[in-house]
Amino acid sequence: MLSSTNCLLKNLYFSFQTTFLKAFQMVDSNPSSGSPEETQNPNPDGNAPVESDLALENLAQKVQESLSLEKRHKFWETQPVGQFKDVGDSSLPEGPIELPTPLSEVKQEPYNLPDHYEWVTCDINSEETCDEVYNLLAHNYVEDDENMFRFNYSKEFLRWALQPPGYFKSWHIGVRVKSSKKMVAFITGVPARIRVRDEVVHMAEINFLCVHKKLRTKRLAPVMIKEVTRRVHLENMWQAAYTAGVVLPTPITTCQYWHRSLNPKKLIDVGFSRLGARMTMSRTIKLYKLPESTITPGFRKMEIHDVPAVTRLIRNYLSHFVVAPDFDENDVEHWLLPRDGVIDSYLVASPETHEVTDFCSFYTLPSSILGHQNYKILKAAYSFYNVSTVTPLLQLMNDALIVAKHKDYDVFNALDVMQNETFLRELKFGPGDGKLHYYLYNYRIRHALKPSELGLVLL
Ligand code: MYA
Repeated sequence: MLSSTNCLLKNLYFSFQTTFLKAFQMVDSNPSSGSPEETQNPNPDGNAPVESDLALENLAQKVQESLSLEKRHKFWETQPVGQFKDVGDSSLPEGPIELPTPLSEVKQEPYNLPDHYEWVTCDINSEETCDEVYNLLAHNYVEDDENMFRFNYSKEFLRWALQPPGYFKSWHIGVRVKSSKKMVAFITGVPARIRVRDEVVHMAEINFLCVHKKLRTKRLAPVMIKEVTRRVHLENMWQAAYTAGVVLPTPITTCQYWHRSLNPKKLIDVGFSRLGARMTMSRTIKLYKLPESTITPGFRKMEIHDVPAVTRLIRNYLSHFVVAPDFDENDVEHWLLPRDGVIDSYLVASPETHEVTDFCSFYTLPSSILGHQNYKILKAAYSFYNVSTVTPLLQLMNDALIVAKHKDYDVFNALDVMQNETFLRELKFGPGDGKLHYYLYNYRIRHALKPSELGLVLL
């Protein structure tokens, strides 16, 4: 077992936010939670107030109590998001918090930036711009708590993540220094149809918010967020989904990353994980060893002609979750068709009938290893969407691990969303030490969700 894993998340930057997170972890820690005996309801109805509500109410109360006025969320308090003070108030209706305004009333010109900075709409297909974005993120994006690792999204990944069907170039927003043209901040949105219970909502998925390390804590982030909001409004969309490692008002759910060592020696060498008590390196290597080839008959890479069958499979599966994307065939082709070094997808087709019965996928997100002599890059696979109807999910995911090991990934990560809890422990994933919070902008959910009620994975 991993005795400790450094979970590289969209992480903490403020000490007071650390306090929130700790408060949350305290109220959230249930000694029996996640034990192998405990099985999650895979098809939750999402209506009854549950543990996660109580945890969130506790969190909200603690946050309110612990903050002096000046430490409150000066920006987030002004935004149409669930506020901590409203947690537990079931008289508030679910759905949009603010109604759309007429498009003619949406501010037509960009928000003001501090002197010396200018907005730029990024053409991610331009090699030069993509290089600039890549470099900004590679040096300034999310790090783990101990600054040992930093996400290193590849250029091909960024192009994939930012150009789904119907994307808007105007939602790929950079900030440059006027004089030198150096890119110093970035934020993006992409359109998505996300179903919340019975309602399919046209939203923006916001990601890659990044401010250069030298420009931090100058309140540039709120300007970036307001500008992307304005540009989303201009396309007549009024809701958004996003994730962060920091606690903001107010998560719809809080998830945990789990890590499955594929290359335990390297993970231990670079400080990602530690040798367990009473474990030797050779016993650890043996513990995580996987078979040479996949086990399930009919397990193969997804191909373009599989798009209709995979779409049917995935739509049916995602309909069981409270919040999930509403994928059509174009979305499935974009998000799930394999791309080298970006997204891997496999399915099980019955050797007799060729019917597609099961599906699994993972995306590639390496991290830079900061300041290590021998290793520069940690190659990580992240579980994306998985569906099992005939092959047990455990067996399907074991095959996914075998493929990932074959492709030389060091670690396979998965959130405790959807039905993932049913395989994590048994397949020797260990819990990470960070949390990932999910948020909706301008859409209220009455009760916080359990991670297993969430059918959405953001990149
Ligand atoms: S999450 C990934 C975020 N990026 C990183 O963690 C990379 C490394 N860190 C940085 O680059 C900076 O620290 C960032 C903050 C840019 C994060 N989400 O400018 P400031 C609030 C939302 O002085 P800085 C991702 O990409 C903070 O609470 N808000 O701070 C999803 C405070 O507000 P308040 C955040 O450290 C992004 C204010 O910013 C986050 O220099 C979703 C301080 O600003 C965060 N991760 O810069 C964005 N971190 O006083 C929201 C801090 O109120 C989208 N803050 O507490 C909302 C939907 C918009 C579209 C709506 C359409 C309808």
